[in-house]
Amino acid sequence: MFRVKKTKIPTVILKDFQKFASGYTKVHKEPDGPCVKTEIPGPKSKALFKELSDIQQCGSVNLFTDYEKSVGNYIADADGNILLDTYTQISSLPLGYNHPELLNTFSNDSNIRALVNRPALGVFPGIDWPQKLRDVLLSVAPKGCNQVMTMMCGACSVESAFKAAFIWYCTNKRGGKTTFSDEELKSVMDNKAPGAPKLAIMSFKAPLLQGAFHGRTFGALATTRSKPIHKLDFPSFDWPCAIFPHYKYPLEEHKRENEEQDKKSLAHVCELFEKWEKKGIPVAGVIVEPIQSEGGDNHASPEFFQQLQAICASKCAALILDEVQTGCGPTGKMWCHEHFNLPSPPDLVTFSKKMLTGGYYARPEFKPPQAYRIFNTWMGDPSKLILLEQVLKVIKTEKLLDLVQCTGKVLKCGLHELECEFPDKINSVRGRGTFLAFDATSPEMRDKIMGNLKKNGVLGGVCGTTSVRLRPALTFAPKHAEIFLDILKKSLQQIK
Ligand code: PSZ
Repeated sequence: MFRVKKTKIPTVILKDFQKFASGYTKVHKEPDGPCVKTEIPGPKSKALFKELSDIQQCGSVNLFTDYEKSVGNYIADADGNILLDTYTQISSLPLGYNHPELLNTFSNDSNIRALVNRPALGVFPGIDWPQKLRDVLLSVAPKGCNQVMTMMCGACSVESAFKAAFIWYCTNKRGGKTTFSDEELKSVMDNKAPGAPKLAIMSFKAPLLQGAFHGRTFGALATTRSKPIHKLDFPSFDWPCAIFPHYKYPLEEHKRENEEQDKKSLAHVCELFEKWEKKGIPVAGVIVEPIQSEGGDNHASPEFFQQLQAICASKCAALILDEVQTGCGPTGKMWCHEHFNLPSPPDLVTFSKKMLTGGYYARPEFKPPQAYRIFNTWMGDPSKLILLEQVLKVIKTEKLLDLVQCTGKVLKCGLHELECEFPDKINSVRGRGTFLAFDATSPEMRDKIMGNLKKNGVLGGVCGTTSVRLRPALTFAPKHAEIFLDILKKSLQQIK
């Protein structure tokens, strides 16, 4: 059977981190490990669930959280249980709970004013706003993307990126002309062409698996291909959906088959471009996650993304990378697409989650020629940028991207050992940095693993139909990884 050699973690990184790790633990007063006192959900959680369900549909609630008692990588629930959090609010908590640098953020007047006087950013930006955008968001912009728009959440970032792509596409079709015909101005008010043109955004599904997730607003939802329940009863667009590569693991042992998967997917992309052109609904853009996340942590190679970019360029369509879940460091680089060595910058890159504010970066040609076209009342929130500024500072000063790489190696190596020890229960360990996943051998097996993890003190996340995913904070250290691996092992052993 395939055995994985233990990955050697560069001692420089380990040493460097261990120094900082002890200081970090002191500041945070993180517990030494999880502590489960009641069944989960316990009596207090059950009462809260009942209270909330009288007011709203709350079947999605996972855990009533005590945000006062949660600290660092540990989440506390209403019943006083403390769990190691490997899911971090659906991957949206960059530094764990109650990080001191963030708690201190609003202790000065000017930051409190930013919190209290929430501006309509598109029309009344504060006098410090251009500088803030440059200092914070542009300081980590993907190379070549010098434009940035802020938005409220992931879905509206995606939605707005689609609009930027359509505006760019139509302006190009008009030969750069920035005025509209009378017919366009009239027809658009009836939602008809040519003002409201027939155009499409292509997205990806995965064969036999769930596919892309780009959000739940109407445009974004039309490209979301994960679960039917997200889409049922909502009118949608006739937009094409290409098959995403479906890799076998370990990658080194399935090179040829996986390359075939890339080819098949790219051929399908080309075919759909042609097909939709013929239908009279040309594809103006392609949206893709660098790692298809909700759909099951489905990966594709750097070559796949390079070729996808070339195809989009040849069809004069925009390539939109959705980094809402992969962005801000969890793969060991600020942006996951930095792993792909793309020959030119992506056209648009959406972000949210760990970035604390939604938004997108874009190449300069994606700046709309007219004002008010990508716009809403708040367009983000300056107070979120103030928090993000602190987050980015901590990432830099505490070398958190190095830490992610280092912890990722410990985790991946441990997961490989477990998949060798329990081949009847888990397989297909994959991922970059701490953005890792593995598959259970069936959905029922996954339920058992998740149940045992929780009982044993780990809050985990799932994706796809059989995958377990890791989405810890960027502060998740080797010592947390070891606790996680021990508990996972125990949880697997408990399944008879
Ligand atoms: O069930 C849900 O609504 C979930 S569970 C995880 C997400 C949403 N992720 C959000 C997401 C994403 O992962 C990617 C790649 N793109 C866009 C989104 C949408 O972000 P939000 O949820 O902020 O609208």
